[in-house]
Amino acid sequence: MIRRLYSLVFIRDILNRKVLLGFKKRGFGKFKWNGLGGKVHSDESIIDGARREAKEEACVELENLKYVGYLEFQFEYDMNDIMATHVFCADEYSGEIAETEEIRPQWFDYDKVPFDKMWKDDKFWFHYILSNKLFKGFFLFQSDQETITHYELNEVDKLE
Ligand code: 6U4
Repeated sequence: MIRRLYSLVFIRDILNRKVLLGFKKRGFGKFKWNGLGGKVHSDESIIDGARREAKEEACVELENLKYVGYLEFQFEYDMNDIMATHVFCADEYSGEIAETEEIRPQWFDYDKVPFDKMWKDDKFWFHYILSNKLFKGFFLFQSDQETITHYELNEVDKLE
């Protein structure tokens, strides 16, 4: 089994109860709204990978990232591969949020998160993002990338 490392970052505006999502214009998860993030490179830490992706995808610089969740995604078309996704939140940023070739960023009210246009697992764990809880999960998808065959999800006290 190969576990490939990925980052996934949600920027929150706590005061106004908004979360920043990015509309993916190309590649894996194309035409879905999601956090910022992507593959962690072999020469960087996971948190540095998260910072790099936020900058590359939406032009924002993040200092204080909080590690909030660990999710494993597996797809039936390749059962040897697991996307080991480390989820972070950031409550401040610098720079001006901007659209890039890969991502169109947009703020969403906490109660208007577009779950019908996101990965199907997101509606299971997104409340943890909005309520500051730590979580761990596993989701197995059919090859269509739309149907969840099996999942496990838990709130946890700490993440290693
Ligand atoms: P390229 O296009 O090779 O530069 P890169 O931006 O490095 O890609 P990408 O976009 O393939 O990586 O990373 C996938 C992103 O999608 C990661 O942030 C993890 C996230 N992701 C994958 N499956 C997901 C799922 N089921 N639910 C979810 N996020 C998922 O919420």
